[in-house]
Amino acid sequence: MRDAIIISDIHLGADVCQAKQLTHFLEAIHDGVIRTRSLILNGDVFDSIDFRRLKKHHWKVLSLIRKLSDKLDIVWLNGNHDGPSEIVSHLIGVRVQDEMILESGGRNILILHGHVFDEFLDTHPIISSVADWMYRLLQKIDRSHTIAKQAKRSSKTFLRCTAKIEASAREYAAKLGCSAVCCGHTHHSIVSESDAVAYYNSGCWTEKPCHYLTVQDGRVELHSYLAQVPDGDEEVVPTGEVTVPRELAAAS
Ligand SMILES: [Mn+2]
Repeated sequence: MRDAIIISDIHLGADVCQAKQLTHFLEAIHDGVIRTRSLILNGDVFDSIDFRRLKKHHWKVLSLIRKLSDKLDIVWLNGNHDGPSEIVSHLIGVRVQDEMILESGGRNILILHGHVFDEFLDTHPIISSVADWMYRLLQKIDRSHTIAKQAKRSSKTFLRCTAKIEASAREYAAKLGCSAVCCGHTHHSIVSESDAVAYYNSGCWTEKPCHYLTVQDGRVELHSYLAQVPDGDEEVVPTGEVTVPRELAAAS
């Protein structure tokens, strides 16, 4: 039994949202195939507060989260794309807050979305939204998401931004007496344990494979999830989770 599962950057309402993959994943938690005491939604569950953009499968995710909240503890941490907490909290029936400290195996782990460390977002709002739009367009054109991923990862601005968030998150976690910090926001899954404060990023659910973090006895692990879910409405073929090897996770 895991202490927590952390997922982030689902972006319900966006075309690239992997809602079917997530439905498969949440059903695995609901059915006890993947076991956890709590589920932490680490920001950007919604792409925007325009609920008209939510499709059938996006509503299914929301109703599954609501259903899961009867079985386990669910915390929703605010991201920069999420709407006002009162609405979110009311809609889904879960607790909404800015950050939290999870105690696991005698270790304090800070969890927050990470946009508060993103200065680029504040100083270059127009460039940020154009880049965001181009990235989504690339993802739409290339269904394998390879080009979009490469474009994002080779962008100097993006690399500077992820490094900045990682450094600031570590600094902030140390101040709060935590030995690990888990963020989202960059959509780039990372395991980095080379510092006194370990840094983890849970990636996103807008690119395949999707990623999530597990916390058990103070140990944080990155996993990828790729269910054989067809894009149409055919039968779902069950698959399992894949733990990303540490050496690979650090390099990705
Ligand atoms: Mn974000």
